[in-house]
Parts: sequence; C-alpha cells; structure tokens
Amino acid sequence: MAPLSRGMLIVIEGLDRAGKSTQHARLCQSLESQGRRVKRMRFPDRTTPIGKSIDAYLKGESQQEDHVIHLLFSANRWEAAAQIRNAIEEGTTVVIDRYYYSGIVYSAAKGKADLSLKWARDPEIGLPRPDVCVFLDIAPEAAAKRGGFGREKYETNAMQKRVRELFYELIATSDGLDICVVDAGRDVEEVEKDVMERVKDVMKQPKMTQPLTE
Ligand code: DGP
Ligand code: NA
Ligand code: NA
Repeated sequence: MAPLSRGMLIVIEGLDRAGKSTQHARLCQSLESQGRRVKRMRFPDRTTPIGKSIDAYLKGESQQEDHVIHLLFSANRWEAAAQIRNAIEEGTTVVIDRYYYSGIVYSAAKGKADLSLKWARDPEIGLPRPDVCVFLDIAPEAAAKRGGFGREKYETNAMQKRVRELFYELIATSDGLDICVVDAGRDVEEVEKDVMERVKDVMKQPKMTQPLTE
C-alpha cells in the first residue's frame, strides 16, 4: 500500500447484527499487521457522561425526546472530534465502529416530519469526514436470524428495515457520503476480504482530511 503520512479515517457501518464488531476487529488487526498505527473507536462511546445518558436511553432505563437524544448522540461524536483529528494528523489510522451515518439514519428512521435526514445531518457538519465508510449491508430478516435482535431500543425489524432504506438514500446523495456497500450476508472471511479491498482502493487515492460540509 502507498505510504501516507497522515492516518486514514475509516468507518464501519451497518444494521444491528450485520457483523460490524467482528469486521472492525479484523480490519484493525490486518492494518496493524501491515505496520500501521491504529486507533480503535466506537460510537456511541458509552463511557463519557453523555455516553452514559445514551446507554440508559438505549436500554430503556430513561426516556428522551427524539430531537434531544439525537443531539446527545451528536455531542458524543463532537466530544471525540479533536481526538480523531489529532490521531490522524500524527499518522495514526482511526477505525470507527459507527459514526454520523448511523447518527443520521437512526434518528431520521423514526419517521417524524420535523426530524428529517437533513435535520439530523446538520449537527454533524464540521466533524472529521472519513476517507471511506464501509456499509455492511444485510437484509433485516437475515440479520434477525443471527440469534435474534437484542433488547435495545432500535432492535426491531421495522426499525432496521427503515434504517436500511435510509442508508440507501444517503448513498444516492450527490457524493454518496463516501459510502461503499459490502454484502455482509456471506461468510466472515469473504466479507473481510471485501472490506480490505475497499480500504485499499481509497488508500490508493486518499482524499484530503476535511470536515463534513453542508
Ligand atoms: P451499538 O452500540 O453499535 O449497538 O449502537 C447502539 C445503537 O444506537 C444502535 O442501534 C445504533 C444507534 N445509534 C448510533 N448512533 C446514533 C445516533 O446518532 N442517533 C440515533 N438515534 N441512534 C444512533
Ligand atoms: Na446494537
Ligand atoms: Na457492534
């Protein structure tokens, strides 16, 4: 792979049960085995005070108005923004399990007239923009068969179906928001190989590090 002085910003996205955590771990390992410094991150980061409120909400232990929880999820990304930028600038590749893509689609998937994709995207403007977002795509029915969804807030078939549709709406926007689709309904090794291919593609032609714009 071509040497880059800055690190890359790579995001793994997908529905619940798409295999994000597994692919995230494998990608980090193979980048490290190629001699890259890697920083693993995930959102929501449930360890911060804001993250703890999100955790309670997702577990059904507290209620939040839909716009409020969206802004908390967004704030949870903003509180890590400087850390992400600094890591990339010093040459570390940052690999994140979920980012503003989930942020935009899960909130908009609630179907509120006053909580559109655009409304949900606006607070994300200015966050570090990834070189690539690999979307692990799986039919909600196939995802549900993988041991069934858990008990958290959004883990229902109807919600997952709508989330998937909205991911495709983001992909259809002018710049596709840097999303590459990988079929996650296959064997772990096959998916892993494709994820690495997509990452190699962007390493050949890295973008400038830049914030998300309107
Ligand atoms: P995880 O810990 O990866 O299972 O993610 C927790 C859940 O939170 C998952 O269902 C996706 C959802 N989520 C992540 N970011 C956001 C966001 O910004 N807004 C909303 N509404 N949901 C989000
Ligand atoms: Na989840
Ligand atoms: Na996960």
